[in-house]
Amino acid sequence: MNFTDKLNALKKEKDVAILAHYYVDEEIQALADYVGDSFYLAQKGRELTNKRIIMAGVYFMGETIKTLNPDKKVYNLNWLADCPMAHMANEKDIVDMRNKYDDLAVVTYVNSTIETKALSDVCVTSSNAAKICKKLKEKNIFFIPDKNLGAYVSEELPDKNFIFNRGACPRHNQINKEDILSLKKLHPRARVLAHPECKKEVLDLSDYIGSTKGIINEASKSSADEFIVVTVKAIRYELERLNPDKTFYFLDKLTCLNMNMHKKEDLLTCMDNPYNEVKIDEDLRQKALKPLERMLELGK
Ligand code: CIZ
Ligand code: SF4
Repeated sequence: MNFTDKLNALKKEKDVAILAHYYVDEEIQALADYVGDSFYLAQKGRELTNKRIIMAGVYFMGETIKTLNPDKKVYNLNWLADCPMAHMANEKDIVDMRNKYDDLAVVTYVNSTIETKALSDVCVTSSNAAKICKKLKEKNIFFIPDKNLGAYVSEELPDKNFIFNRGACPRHNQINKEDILSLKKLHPRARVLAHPECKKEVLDLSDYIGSTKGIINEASKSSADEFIVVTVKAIRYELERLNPDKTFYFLDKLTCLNMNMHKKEDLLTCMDNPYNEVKIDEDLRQKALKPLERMLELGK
């Protein structure tokens, strides 16, 4: 049996669906049943009737799917693939901030630990953060952990008082305006599409700012045929699949070391390694479920 036949047999035997993020290797995206951003994958996880789900992404994504689907077995393709930014929000900071402000909403980017989510009022992703913050009645918003995404959202909502912490994606945050200017010099006709995890100096040079899904939609509907894409390079697979006649340029250094840890061979064995199965304490799960469900509701 070749690899694909083995995988199909295993999927049938174990009743498993494979979910992959746009940032994983293209070989894995091609083998997945559903590919998308973390918001889409969280919604998809809820609709699926399969007994088991394999998540090819970073740790918090498997954890989110398990939180929303306690009756399914959820496996991270590689449990060591984690998002460093998820650990940049501090539970003590949340408690201190709640003591400081009466009228406060703690808004937590899904790139966070389940412990942080459990202390939050609502979760957001880059595709729904502005929409959700706008709907909150509180004036003060403690936006964690991504200060770049938070600053971007705050510009759209001048009536709110945003408070940030120190977190940022180490990959997007390393990109400087000079990186963009030199690519623009090489490709002067290209439109610049950037992810809001980038710094303001990068966003200020961009023609469009949005989540991975937003970038894909924008490139697909645009009449332009050349784009400089400022997010993790692996998104190239979906951009080129949907737009074979358009040209995309990337920054070579914009890879995600954690998303790159997955190997397609692990699809056959990940369910045998007990560390890959996501297990969550029920009390903690209940607490984290509330802000996640509120996100699904307000993000509609
Ligand atoms: O929410 C996600 O999936 C991430 C990490 C990025 C994006 O913009 O989709
Ligand atoms: Fe985390 Fe950045 Fe990798 Fe996204 S690209 S998973 S935010 S380290």
